[in-house]
Amino acid sequence: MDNIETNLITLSRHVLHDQTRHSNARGDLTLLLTSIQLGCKFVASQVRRSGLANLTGLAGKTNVQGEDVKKLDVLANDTFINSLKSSGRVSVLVSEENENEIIVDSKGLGTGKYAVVFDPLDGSSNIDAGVSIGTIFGIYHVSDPANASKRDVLKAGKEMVAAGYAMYGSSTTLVLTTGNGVNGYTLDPIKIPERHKIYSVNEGNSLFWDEPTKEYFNSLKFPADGKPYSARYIGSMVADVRRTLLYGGVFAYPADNKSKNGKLRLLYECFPMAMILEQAGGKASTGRDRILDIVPDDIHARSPIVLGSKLDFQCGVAPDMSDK
Ligand code: AHM
Ligand code: MG
Repeated sequence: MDNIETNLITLSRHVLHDQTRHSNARGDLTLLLTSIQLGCKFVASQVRRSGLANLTGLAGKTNVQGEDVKKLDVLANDTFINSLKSSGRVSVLVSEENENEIIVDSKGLGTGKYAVVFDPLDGSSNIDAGVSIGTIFGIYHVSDPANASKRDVLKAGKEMVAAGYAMYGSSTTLVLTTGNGVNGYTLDPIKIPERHKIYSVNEGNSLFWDEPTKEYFNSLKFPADGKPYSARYIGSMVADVRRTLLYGGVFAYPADNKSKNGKLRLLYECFPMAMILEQAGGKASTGRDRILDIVPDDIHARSPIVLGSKLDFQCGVAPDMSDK
C-alpha cells in the first residue's frame, strides 16, 4: 500500500494551476474543459457499447459536407452541445455536424467568454471496424459574449487559447494544450520525437497528387541512403496524429487535383492538431505555410495539412515542405 499516490492531480486541478499564470483567470476555462471532459466520458462509454446497443451503422442522414452521418456521430454531437451549453461559459459553438454556427442564448444557462469549435466524432468511417476514433476541439476567446457571432471563430488558429483531442481506443485518452506545452490526461508532458521514419498518407489518392507531393513521398520511399520510411495509415485523424505525436514521423492529407483544399477542415481538425503538434515541439504546415497563420473564410473551410517531427520536414525534396 506504500506506493499508492494520494496527492492526485486531476485535469481540473492541473488546468486551474496552469491558469494561475493569467491574473484575470476566474476558473471559466477550467469549467469549460470539465464540460468537454464530461462529454468525452459519455461518448467513450457509448463507443464501447456501440455494437451491443446497435449504435453502429448509418443514422439515415447526410451532414453539411454531404457525408453519411453515423448514429454515434449524432449522439456525440448532441452530447457535446448539451454539455458545453450547460457549462454557461460558451457563446458560440461550431460543430462539423451543424451547417451553421450555434449562438448560445443568454436566457437559458447563460453564456460565457469562449467559443468552442469541434468535430464530435472524427474518423467515423472506422466505427464499425472497431478502430480508434476521437473528438477534436479548439477554443477561442470571445470578447463580447452578448454580441457573439461567427466572426469570433473566423480567426487564425494561433489565436486559439486551448486545443485538444480525446481518443476512444483500447483506453480513452485526453490530450490538451492551453498554449503552455502539451499534456496527456495523466499529466505526462508530451514531446514529439525529432525524427521517426514513418509516413502516413492516403496513397490511394496519389494518382491525383501534384508533382512536388509525389516527389516528396517518393523521396521517403526511395531514399538515397537505402533506408526507406515505413508506411502507417489508419484513416482516423486522431489515431494517425496520436501515433505521430508519440512516435514521430509525418502525417499528411495533401491537396490533390480532385480536392484542391485537401479534405480536413481548418477549425475543428487542422487547427487543434496543429496547435498540439507545435506545442509538443513539432510542425504543422499546409505544405507551404504555417497552418496556425491561416484565417479561415468559412466555418467549414478545408486545408491541406502536413504535420509531424521537426527533422522529418527537412528530408525529402518538396521545396515548400522543407523548412517550414
Ligand atoms: P470525418 O470527419 O468524416 O470522419 O473525416 C475525417 C477523416 C480523418 O479522421 C482522416 O484523417 C481522414 O478523414 C481520412 O480520409 P480518407 O478516408 O480520405 O483517407
Ligand atoms: Mg472529421
